[in-house]
Amino acid sequence: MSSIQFQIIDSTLREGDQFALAHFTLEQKITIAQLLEDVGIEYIELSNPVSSPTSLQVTKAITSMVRNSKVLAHVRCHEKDIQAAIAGGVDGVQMLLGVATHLTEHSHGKNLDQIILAAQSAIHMGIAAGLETRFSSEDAFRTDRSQIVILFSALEDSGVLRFGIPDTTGTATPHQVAELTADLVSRFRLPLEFHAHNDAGCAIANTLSFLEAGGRFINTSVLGIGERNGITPLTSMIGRLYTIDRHLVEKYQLDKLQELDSYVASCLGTEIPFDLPLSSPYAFYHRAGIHTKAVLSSSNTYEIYDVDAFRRQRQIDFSSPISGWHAVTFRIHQLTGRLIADTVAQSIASDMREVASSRSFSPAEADRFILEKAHVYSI
Ligand code: HCA
Ligand code: CU
Repeated sequence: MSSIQFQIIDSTLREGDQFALAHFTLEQKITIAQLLEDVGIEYIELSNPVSSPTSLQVTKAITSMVRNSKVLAHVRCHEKDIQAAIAGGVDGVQMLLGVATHLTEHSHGKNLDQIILAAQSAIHMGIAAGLETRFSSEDAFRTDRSQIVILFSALEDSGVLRFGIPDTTGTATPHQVAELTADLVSRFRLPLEFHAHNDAGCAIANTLSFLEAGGRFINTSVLGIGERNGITPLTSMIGRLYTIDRHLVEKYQLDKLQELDSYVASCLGTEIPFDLPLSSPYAFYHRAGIHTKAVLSSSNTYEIYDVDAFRRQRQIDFSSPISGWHAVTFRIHQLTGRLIADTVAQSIASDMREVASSRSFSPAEADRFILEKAHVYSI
């Protein structure tokens, strides 16, 4: 049994709203929140309620609808942001301010003492209003470690519930994440939260490193959408943990993830990306004859997820120049309920490979081709 313990803070409705193709309507946001709640995601993070003319209305609509997940507002350490979050009826606030030199110089312009004062007074406000309050040090992996330690030390007894260490630019390596996490876990008693951008393709690996090093709260978004090329994708991350120990994710409704992914993709007007682990439409697609034979005999030969647990469909390609006859047997059985003789399947597969070498088949054409051949060879 793994020692990992974690909760998910999904940020599709905050970080995800910053994605280039995201133009979610209020109804779509409500549906996304509902689907996240159905999956059993512990926290749903929303955009700052003062960030747009409609964001307070969105916050109110979602907090009045969501029952089982906690709803959080992402806010600056500003009084008006926290007031709006309170008015929006959220369970908690996700406060953010960075001490990295490039931020103190080019973003908010505050020095460390001013940052500590602003954070303390914002945290007090959140706590006084009964909100679950988190404080995050922006761009933690490009920040001088000593500054983070001074900042977190000054805030540790303020009543804040956890500290965030986002990899804002996706530059961290799994090793660096493990090292910083372990160091902060040993220094502070508060749990840590991690937010991994995917600029260097390490978001999932970094999030796993964080958990293995003792971190507790992780950020995700559906399909990984967010600024630039996004953050840790929800389904893929759940899949990553499932492959380590499926008990880690049994608290979630795994069979509802596909619906959530598809819904968000349809809102964005895109396909689910073909290379997204587990979410990909092709995650259970097998082509080469050697693979299809083995996977049909025992699925774990080439699959690390349980196709039924995630309510997905295994696809066996029987219409490519490299497909094998087991795939033909399987498909004809799927289509007709009949089991054909091996010799018949071998002849059909050979005909299929011959034709498929010079042109591709649509799925419907391929089905027709093997059914016709099965008919001919069986008479
Ligand atoms: C942002 C930055 C953020 C915040 C993460 C956090 C990041 O868009 O405001 O609150 O922990 O990547 O640093 O998304
Ligand atoms: Cu981010």
